[in-house]
Amino acid sequence: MIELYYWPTPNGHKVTMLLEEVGVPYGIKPVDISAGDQFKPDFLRISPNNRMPAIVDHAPADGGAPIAVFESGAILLYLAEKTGQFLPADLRRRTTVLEWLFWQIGGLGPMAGQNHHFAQYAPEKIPYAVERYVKETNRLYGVLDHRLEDWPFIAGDYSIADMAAYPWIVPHRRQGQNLDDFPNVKRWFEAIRARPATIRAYEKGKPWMNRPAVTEEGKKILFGQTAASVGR
Ligand SMILES: N[C@@H](CCC(=O)N[C@@H](CS)C(=O)NCC(=O)O)C(=O)O
Repeated sequence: MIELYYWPTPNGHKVTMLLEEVGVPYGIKPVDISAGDQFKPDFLRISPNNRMPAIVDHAPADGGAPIAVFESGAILLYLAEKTGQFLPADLRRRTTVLEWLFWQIGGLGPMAGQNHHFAQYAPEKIPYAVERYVKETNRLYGVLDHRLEDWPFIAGDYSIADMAAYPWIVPHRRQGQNLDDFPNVKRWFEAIRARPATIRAYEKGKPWMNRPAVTEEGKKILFGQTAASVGR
């Protein structure tokens, strides 16, 4: 049984997409990031960066004590290795999956995240910041479109690299992007959206999606954090 610490945001959806694909039993522990659940001591022991998603695997492959994993890329990698799915064993294909997984973790995710922040959440609209991140998101969509010219999925077969990127393309409109400008991304996006596991994964988030992932109250918790927030 996998315990999944989750909230229905792009980083949360990545993990439910993989768990639904592989069919490993899991239970969701909601982490309401607008209510400050990410600062609860029990959660910080699992995820010291006060971010979800995180998992606890109660039946690790070595038969030992439960293993906790934070950071969505590390979680995808851990679960792909545990199940032997969506990460090829072949050296070259595996390296490609990892390159694009890290591309999402270090590029698409943070840049689109800043795009969301300055375009939607910042109390004042700073045109330079909005334009900077809309443009950088646009560049990254261009990189992905180019990659998908010759491949059905990012690394050939459907893999954890696609599951990492897809949830960050879902909000393309609010990122100021038009999928018609990126025909290969559009084709890839539609193919992933239609997968039964993707549909099930997004359904999982529904019980908590009756209000914005970031509420007005939540902004105070989310956007003023310092070392003091984690007790330093
Ligand atoms: N690099 C992290 C990012 C995770 C992340 O930013 N999670 C956000 C929600 S999408 C969160 O938990 N925010 C809580 C907070 O900022 O305190 C990952 O990929 O897991």
